[in-house]
Amino acid sequence: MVNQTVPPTGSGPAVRAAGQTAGEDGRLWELARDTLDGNWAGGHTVPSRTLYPHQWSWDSAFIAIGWAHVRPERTWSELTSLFRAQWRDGRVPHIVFNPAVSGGAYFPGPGFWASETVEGAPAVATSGLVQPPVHALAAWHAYRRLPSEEGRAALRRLYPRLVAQQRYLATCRDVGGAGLASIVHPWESGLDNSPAWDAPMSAVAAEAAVMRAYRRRDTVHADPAHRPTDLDYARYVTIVTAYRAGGYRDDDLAERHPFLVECPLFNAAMGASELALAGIAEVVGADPGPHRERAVRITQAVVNRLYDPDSGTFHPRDLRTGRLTPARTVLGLTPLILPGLPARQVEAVLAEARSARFGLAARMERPLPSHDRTATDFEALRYWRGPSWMNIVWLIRHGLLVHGHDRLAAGLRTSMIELVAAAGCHEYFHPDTGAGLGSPAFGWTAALLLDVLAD
Ligand code: 2M8
Repeated sequence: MVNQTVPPTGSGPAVRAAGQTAGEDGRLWELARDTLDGNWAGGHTVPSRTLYPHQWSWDSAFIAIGWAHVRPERTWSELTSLFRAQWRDGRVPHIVFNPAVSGGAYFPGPGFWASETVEGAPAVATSGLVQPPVHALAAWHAYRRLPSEEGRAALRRLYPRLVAQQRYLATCRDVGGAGLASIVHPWESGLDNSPAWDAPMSAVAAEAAVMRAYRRRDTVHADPAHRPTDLDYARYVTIVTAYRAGGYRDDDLAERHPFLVECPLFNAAMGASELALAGIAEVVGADPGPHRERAVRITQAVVNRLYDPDSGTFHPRDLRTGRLTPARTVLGLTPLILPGLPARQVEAVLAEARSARFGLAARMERPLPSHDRTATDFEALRYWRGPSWMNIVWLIRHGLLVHGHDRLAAGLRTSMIELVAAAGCHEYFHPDTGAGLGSPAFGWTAALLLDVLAD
């Protein structure tokens, strides 16, 4: 294999402002590349060798962006291997199980999901859920970083699959009938344990004792105090069991499914991916028009359904109650990735982001948290309930750039670089001290660091 690593040619202004040197940039570049290399499993990259030993859907999208900077051919292997596991209905499973890894290495493993019993599932074992559709966005971003004939050929192969992914979400998952996709499990949000899900999760009837029948693996590798509780897991298992019992079908979900939510990030990703598909369509000789139209409609629906003028931010809508969930989490800021977001909402979200709740600034005093740091249920150590995550920071930085807020975007870039410089490529970071938390040597942290270093 030819080593195609190209170190960044110079440190950007934000890096210099942080007092770092081009040498420090080079060290971080190598750390990130080596982390990705260490997680490469031949054809795809694991998020973490310990906690997450299979292929995860949105992790692979972010990781594909990082590979574009160091081993571009792996960008396309990463996405191709994921989409090879796409179901016939278009869904892209949130986990693709590696048959070479023991079934007991992760809970819930392939035996729990039983995808092989479902008509239309692929030959390889997968979960039956999805994750935020950031894949077209990632494919387009990676391609524009390094346009090549190999990239064009990969886009031609991926385009119909990306379109099918979006079509599945826009049709089968439009449970609310307003043009937004519903998630059927907190795991589909990617922010599994966010306080955003506390209200809808509390309505899921389950007892912690459900977990006596299972063996959690996450608490073997991570501090149990940082992970979801057994009661959370009992509810996670209960929701999957209900979905699995219906063969993972999506008809009549409103009548029978215990968790149905329209998430701002998930739907903003779906809208931004339509715009990315418009770009990809132009490259592969397809019609970009319908993608642009869909992006406009999704943006309008996100504003109409998920923006709360009283709080001045976006919230998930719980379809079981019809109400917006009350927590002010970082999910509320993510519609910034929609270029067509009206100026009024952009201003409101910026005010929310700059408030003491999130502390966004051109010079960040602390990392961007995943939850309102002034809230009573803010937890600095428990995953998705406070800590800072690189993929979310990357998305919000991307949104700030989309809307021309370059100085604030530079603040996030510096913050990302400083976090890894001090703590390494951890899964997430303490929102006050920046200490590394969760799994060390984490895939998307390394990948997205490469992307911001390359700017
Ligand atoms: C976390 O989720 C998995 C379940 O999918 C878990 O906790 O076991 C989340 O952080 C999710 O966003 C991420 O994709 C996954 C793998 O990194 O881990």
